[in-house]
Amino acid sequence: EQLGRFREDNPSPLYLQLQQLIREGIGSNVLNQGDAIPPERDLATEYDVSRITVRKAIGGLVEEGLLTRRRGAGTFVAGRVEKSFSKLSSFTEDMAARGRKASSSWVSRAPGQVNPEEAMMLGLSPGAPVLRFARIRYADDEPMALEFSTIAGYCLPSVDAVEDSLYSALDKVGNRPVRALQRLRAVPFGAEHAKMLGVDAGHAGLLIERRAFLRDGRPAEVTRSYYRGDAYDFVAELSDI
Ligand code: 16G
Repeated sequence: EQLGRFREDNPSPLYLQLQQLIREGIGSNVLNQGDAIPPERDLATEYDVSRITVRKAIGGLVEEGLLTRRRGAGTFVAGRVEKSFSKLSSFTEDMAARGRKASSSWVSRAPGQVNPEEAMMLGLSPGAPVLRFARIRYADDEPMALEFSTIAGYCLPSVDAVEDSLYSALDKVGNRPVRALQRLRAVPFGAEHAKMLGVDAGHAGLLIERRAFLRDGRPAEVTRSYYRGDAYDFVAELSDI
């Protein structure tokens, strides 16, 4: 099987189109975890584009974590899910970028009042209204993470505003966060969480706590995400310019 072809009269830049074909290839299992991406010059010949275009396409997917480079060996479809630690993205977007379908099952969702800990973390006044969401997140039906989110009440009209993606619901009402602080910690899964994720108790997990803020600086979310340690790599590009 082969990667798809460029669609005629597609106006978007060629490197983006090539990225899309590679994403589709991964999504449809033409390319699988660990598979090598054809060499730059082969792709350039096959798609009749410059090597610069190919390099740009592949470089972008490496940065996203969908592909990974191994020195001297080539470029491969990343095994575990690699997630950028510098991009403010949602679970749904992270999965879509990998050609995987995100879904959730609800554990609970309810309006409430901020508790003292959340109030501290978000800088909300005592008693401020919030919405709470707990859910299991799946990639193509494989459980990946547990998420417990508390959203400031002024961000969403009600808990029912969220169908599958919290960030798309926030976006719809103009309240998508633009800035966040994250903290990461290793945690062994307790029996209850392990069961929800289909792993053994004591399995290695990554707890990521995100505090996210709106453009005007008001707090929007505090979310605790428990990711399966065997399924995720968090990657960050560091610079010292
Ligand atoms: C990610 C975020 C989480 C956010 C969620 C929204 C991390 C560590 N956490 O899981 O804070 O609430 O995405 O995803 O990345 P959604 O729009 O798919 O519901």
